[in-house]
Amino acid sequence: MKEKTFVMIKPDGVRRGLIGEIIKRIENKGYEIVKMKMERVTTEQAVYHYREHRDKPFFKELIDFITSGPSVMMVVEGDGVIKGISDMVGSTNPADALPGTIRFDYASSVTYNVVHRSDSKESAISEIDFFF
Ligand code: FUP
Repeated sequence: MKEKTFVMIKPDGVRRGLIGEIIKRIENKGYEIVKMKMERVTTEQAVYHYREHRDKPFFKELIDFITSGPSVMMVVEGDGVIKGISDMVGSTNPADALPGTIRFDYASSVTYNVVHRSDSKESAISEIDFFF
């Protein structure tokens, strides 16, 4: 079934010149990028987006990082794209990510992990609505 997910190439991915590499993986898989923009996430947006982590010790570092430069935001469409992109991105902690996933191949730490993707149908709908 066709569905949509939200994907963001985070500031570390943009700074390291990985936009093309990540878009290539998404397109090679056959998914369609139906919306895309490059924009710096504001502090207000970041605090809302990561609200479930607001009491965690890493929250400030996470907000500082995600607002540190422009990100590339996309809406990606395809059959089973929410799970498909999650599998392609890999585990949050790159130490646990499988070889061939974006985070195994490129993430330098659990915070600097290159890409955000929606983790469920509900978060895909709300993140697309929030960022587009
Ligand atoms: P994910 O859905 O894979 O992006 O991961 P989570 O929603 O669990 O975490 C959100 C962000 O918090 C991740 F991008 C990484 C960051 N994080 C840290 O910076 N430190 C931690 O110890 C755990 C998560």
